[in-house]
Amino acid sequence: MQIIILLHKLKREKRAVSNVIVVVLSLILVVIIVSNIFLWSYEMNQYDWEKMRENLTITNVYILNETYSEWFPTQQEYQINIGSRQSGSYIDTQTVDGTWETFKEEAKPPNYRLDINGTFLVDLSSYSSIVTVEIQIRYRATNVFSEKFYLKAYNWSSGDYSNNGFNDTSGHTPTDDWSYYAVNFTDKWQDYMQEDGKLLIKLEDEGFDSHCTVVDIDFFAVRIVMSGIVFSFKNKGPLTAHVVSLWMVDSKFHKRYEVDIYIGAGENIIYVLGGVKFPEGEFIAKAVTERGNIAVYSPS
Ligand SMILES: [Ca+2]
Ligand SMILES: [Ca+2]
Repeated sequence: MQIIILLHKLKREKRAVSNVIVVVLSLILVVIIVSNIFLWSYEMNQYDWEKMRENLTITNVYILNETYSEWFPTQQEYQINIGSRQSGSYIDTQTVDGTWETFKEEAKPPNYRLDINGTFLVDLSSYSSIVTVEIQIRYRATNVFSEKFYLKAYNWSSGDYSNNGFNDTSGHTPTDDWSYYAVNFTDKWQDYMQEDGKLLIKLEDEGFDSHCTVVDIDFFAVRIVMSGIVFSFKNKGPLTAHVVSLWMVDSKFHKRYEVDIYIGAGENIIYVLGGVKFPEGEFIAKAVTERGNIAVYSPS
């Protein structure tokens, strides 16, 4: 009798223990499932919240046929191949102001000659969509109308100074008052600029004359000419917006451009999309953010 009672008791306790185990395991399972659902919905809510709070607008889109970089003057003294320096220094040629550097022709039988060249370094890191590179000089000379002066650049592919492919190869006649002489490399600019932005540019006289000309240079520099489609963005939201693609849509084409533009909260930025086909007539521009929002602009 006692043995039977003991067996019953043992059985009961065993069942109780296994019940406890089942309950505990179930509880753990429930906790895992609930916490996962909670985390997942929290993440979803966070994502939705961010997507909803994003507030990016395109305030303007326009075509820029021609825009310019800053000027890059030389940062070192000119090399004089023929002639001499009379006064001033290269620093006087860095800005249009009341200071200049003076060079004088040297007798090179049977003519007076001048031949100087400068090294110019363009900072390419900030610029894209290059159309061409322009050289500009502001100078004056004595014995005006006796001869022309020429701007040439070192052609890295042919290995000599030339003006092949320049928009103007006819030279320039200086006057005794300041005047500008500007040329550009057209689409041949890559022949004249090294990949690091280095250019060697020469100013030389025409050659055949008997006057000893004195030349004052007030300004001598190069700049980049660019083109593209300009997007003005305004981020009115509290979060940084990351634009991952831009769309240009007109009656003839529907084109997507991959970009990587970050616009901080409250920031306005201008972005130049270069190397693209300009829309014809009416168009719609769109910007798609990483969070999946789309800003649309149509000029009207
Ligand atoms: Ca001469
Ligand atoms: Ca100057």
